[in-house]
Amino acid sequence: MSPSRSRSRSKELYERARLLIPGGVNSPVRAFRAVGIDPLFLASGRGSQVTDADGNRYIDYIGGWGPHILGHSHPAIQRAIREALKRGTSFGAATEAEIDLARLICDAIPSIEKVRLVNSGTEATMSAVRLARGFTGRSLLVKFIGCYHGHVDSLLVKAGSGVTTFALPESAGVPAEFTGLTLAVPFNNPDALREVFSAHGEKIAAVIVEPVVGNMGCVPPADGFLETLRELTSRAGAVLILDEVMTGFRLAYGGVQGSYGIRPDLTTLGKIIGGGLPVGAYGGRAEIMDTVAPEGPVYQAGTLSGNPLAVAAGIAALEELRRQPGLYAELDDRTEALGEGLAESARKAGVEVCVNRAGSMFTVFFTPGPVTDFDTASAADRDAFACYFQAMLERGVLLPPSQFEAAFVSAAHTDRDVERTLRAAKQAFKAVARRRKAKPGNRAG
Ligand code: KE4
Repeated sequence: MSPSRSRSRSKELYERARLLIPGGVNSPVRAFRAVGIDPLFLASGRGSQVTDADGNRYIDYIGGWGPHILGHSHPAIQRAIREALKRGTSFGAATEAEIDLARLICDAIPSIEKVRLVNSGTEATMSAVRLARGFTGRSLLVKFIGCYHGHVDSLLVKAGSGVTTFALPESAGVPAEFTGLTLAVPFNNPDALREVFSAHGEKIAAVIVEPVVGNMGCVPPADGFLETLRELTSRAGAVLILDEVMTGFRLAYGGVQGSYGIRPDLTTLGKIIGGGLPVGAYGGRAEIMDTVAPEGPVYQAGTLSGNPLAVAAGIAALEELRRQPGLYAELDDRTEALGEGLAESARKAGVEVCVNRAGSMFTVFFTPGPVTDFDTASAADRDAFACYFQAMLERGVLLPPSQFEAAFVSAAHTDRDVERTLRAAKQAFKAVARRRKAKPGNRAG
């Protein structure tokens, strides 16, 4: 086994950060709490690799949580940012480049006839929900248990006692009144969906869903599920919002909606469309989008929306993806090979896992599976995942630090990266097996 990597600089930075920043991080998952070690502080990234503050290099599968489908520090994106920077950073006025990014998005996703740029995925989903309520004049919202749409009050909910009972706050600071208009139903459960619509249909303003879930770990939709959702929302006059913040331009050039033949009313985007800089977007049917201020009565605004540097990075990213149509098939093939290799390696070590994959997103669940919703995902052994994560980290592979996240393969990942990852995984699964022998009862599920 490779000598243990020093992480003393990360530790020193973490101690300093905690004095000034809650948990020492600017987003909770970065604290590595779910994997039982202090967080890494990263210093740089290039291609498929990142380097931490101690100079340790890793094959990176966090990918910035999705934006870096082309790999870190892509030359075309860096060049675009440098060129835009020469002209200033932001003006608080419209710029031509915002039209160019809007054009790229609308050309790539036919259901988006008009689009508004914002600064994050959360802003996109928050705005899309407000817009759906303003357009329909209705109040109720339906989301799926285990799906995450950013830290929007009305979406930070956990299921009520039954599928037709209203959701409960999942975070402190969210009053019950705010979640009393949200219904949370199990993903991939068409019967529960039908029950909600038969009980509340004409009062439902919108349903929001990750068409391929990344936020309970990777969970694709069951055959026919999205079609049922489209049929029920159309019949009830409810707005269907596909949250493609993660899947947008990740699984195909455009939305994953095209692959499933679903035409939503609104789509939310983020991550890849900013090329690693802060960009979110929401868009869809023109008659709905024309309800947004200043065109209509639904208010939404943002000082840095359409920021020239972020827009330049997003344009460069999408133009690079459009220039390489074969890239998605290559990503599929490489991620399939990786997923199959991981499953085989776990089997040989006697560790039961379920590997879910969609395009270049994947998750190794430490449970036999199948994993089709939040309940089956929650059966996964978190302790085993933490052991696997740490063993992979020691061997130069950085995974998302949570069992309930998707890992991402980029166009910069090579076959050699896959080989090295599988070599590390062989030892990591053995470490999990040894840990289980040592602590047989320890299967936190
Ligand atoms: P942001 O506000 O973090 O840009 O986007 C929120 C969001 C909305 N919709 C989907 C489908 C998302 O995946 C996200 C954010 N994704 C997480 C990763 N699971 C961001 C990582 C983090 O919270 O630090």
